[in-house]
Amino acid sequence: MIQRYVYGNMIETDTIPVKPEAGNEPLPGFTVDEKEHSFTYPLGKEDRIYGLGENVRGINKRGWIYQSWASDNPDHLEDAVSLYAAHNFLVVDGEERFGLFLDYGGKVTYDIGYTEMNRLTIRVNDFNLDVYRISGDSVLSIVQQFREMIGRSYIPPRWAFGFGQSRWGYVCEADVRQVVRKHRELGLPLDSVYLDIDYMDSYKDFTVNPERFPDLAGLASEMAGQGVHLVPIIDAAIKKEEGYPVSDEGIRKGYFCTDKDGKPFEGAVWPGISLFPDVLNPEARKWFGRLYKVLLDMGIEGFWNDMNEPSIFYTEASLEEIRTRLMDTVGATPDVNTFFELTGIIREVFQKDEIYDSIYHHVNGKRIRHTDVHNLYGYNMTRAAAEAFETLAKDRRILLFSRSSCIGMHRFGGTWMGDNKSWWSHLALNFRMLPSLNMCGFLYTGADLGGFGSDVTEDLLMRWLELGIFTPLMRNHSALGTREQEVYRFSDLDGFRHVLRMRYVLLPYLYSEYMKAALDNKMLFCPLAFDYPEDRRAQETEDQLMLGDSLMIAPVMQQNARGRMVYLPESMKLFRFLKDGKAIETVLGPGDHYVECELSDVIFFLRPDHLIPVSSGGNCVAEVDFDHVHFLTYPVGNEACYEYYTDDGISRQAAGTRILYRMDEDGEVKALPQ
Ligand code: MIG
Repeated sequence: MIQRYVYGNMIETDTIPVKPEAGNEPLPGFTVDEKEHSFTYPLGKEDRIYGLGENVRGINKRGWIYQSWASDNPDHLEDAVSLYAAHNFLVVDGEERFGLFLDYGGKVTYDIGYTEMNRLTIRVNDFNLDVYRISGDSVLSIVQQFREMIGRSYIPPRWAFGFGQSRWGYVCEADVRQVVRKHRELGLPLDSVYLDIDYMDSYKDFTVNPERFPDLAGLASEMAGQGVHLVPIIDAAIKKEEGYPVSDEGIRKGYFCTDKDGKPFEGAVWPGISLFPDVLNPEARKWFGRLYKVLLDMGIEGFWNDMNEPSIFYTEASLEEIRTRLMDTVGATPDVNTFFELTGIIREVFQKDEIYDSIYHHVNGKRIRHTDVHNLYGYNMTRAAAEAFETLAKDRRILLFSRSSCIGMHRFGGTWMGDNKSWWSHLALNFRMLPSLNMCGFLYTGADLGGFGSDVTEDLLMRWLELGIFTPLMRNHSALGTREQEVYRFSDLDGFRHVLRMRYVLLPYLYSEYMKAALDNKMLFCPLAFDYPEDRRAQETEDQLMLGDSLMIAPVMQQNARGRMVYLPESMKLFRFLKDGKAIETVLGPGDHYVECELSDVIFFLRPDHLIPVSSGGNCVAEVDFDHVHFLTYPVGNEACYEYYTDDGISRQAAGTRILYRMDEDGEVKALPQ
């Protein structure tokens, strides 16, 4: 059951395709304070709070304060309150059980037992919003109803489930060729190579550097011949430059965001002083989306949208403020306070909210303050591209994912988890983000495997890939200046090859489960608490996840560990795949187990009377045989079925077939006639 509550007059977000009628009753359980712009709910001792998408801390979000305010925050520390996304959906699970969604584009604060341990306070910047309360008899049913309401999640082409190699710093065609050559020579599977801002001409979107990438179309087709897709980045900001058609045309047509005087707003990002496409304006959105055509025409079939919080390094005014404040310290008697003030000035001014206060959008004849719709920017940039692809690439799916997002964007693209670091704690953090993102509709997601910032170690990369083989987006990405982290830079090539190959072995299951999750509005990664709601230990387990119908994953996320403790809520079969080709199957009873997992081992768990369709692998997705699968099984004496979804992996309709495989009491598996 979904109930809608209206407060004031919201600015349309286009998040919910068909809105339910609003009632007049008060929001049950909450104290609503219109003056304080707040909603307060007393938390029971046992209440758990799930959701809020991409955020720091646990799967159970209780005990911290979070803010929906899309931020280019490269420090994903435990005390961060916002990252790139703003996902306003949570579920309270305890004495009462319900979901809450705030349809709102401005800043929201969720004080979840921070100020007072037993109080949830949600505060919005401006009291014009719709709130949806969803009730149901399980968390899963609440999530499913919510997902049905917000519309079907994005479906990428099947090749986007292959392994992708990326780095900020592939600066020329030769760098790309080297990655592909190394992978192919060494038998390391690969489906895509990502192009970071280095491919552009002076960081200008929709241009290609003529010296370093003289023939991108040629390179794309050469790579296609090797089963590899090139995936270029697109940044939100457009370099302001006379003679650059995107800048000129956008100014002429009024397609950029404006400042308080109505002139195009200027802020600096990678290209220097830049303009910001007013993607909330339907006409400008259409225009911006069509610009991707120039790359589609070169044979490009995938994009990642970056810097679309939007990230703004500085403006003329903020630079001036820094200068003046620095000047003010000249001549002052130097003391410790001046020193700390000096070191703080730049940090305070960088990306501060005041910059956003000075930006305006123009939507259907109305002028809108950016601050009131800030969280919708990345969503609409990605929507611009996706809507354009509906006509530019009518017959096929295009890979598209974005750094910033809010709910609604899940229909148009996926999201990656942004600038994590090569830290063990971030491996665990990114793991915990998976179910929260799924709740908010984001199924196509993954982290920068190996970590983006700071230097990776071989064991961290291996362990991260052992998680990455399960995440829909499986991409190794790292920052300029960090240690090179392509798998072939390290010594245990057999180990890396084995781990990457396991991804392709598991693909029939992973793709089938992804598609069913998208088409049926279901979770792909599920906390144990959702599947075993009565089990106290399951409720507290945050380092294991259910993946689809049959699987549980429990990757090793601790350095120097050769195994880990795993909690089984029911009996399961442990599969342990070794790099020498051996596969060990062990049936384990419910409870705690120490499970061995050497550095390059791939482990996972299969539920009783469940099946996992697998292939014999391939060097790229196109080589995987999705039509002749075999099964990993754990029969315990009952008849069991697996619904296997398969399609051509590329058409938009995603009208595939669902084949029912039945396992009899003895573990024999047969397809049922359709
Ligand atoms: O300010 O394009 O999150 O993946 O490599 C950094 C360079 C800009 C941030 C993205 C990252 C990308 C990087 N970008």
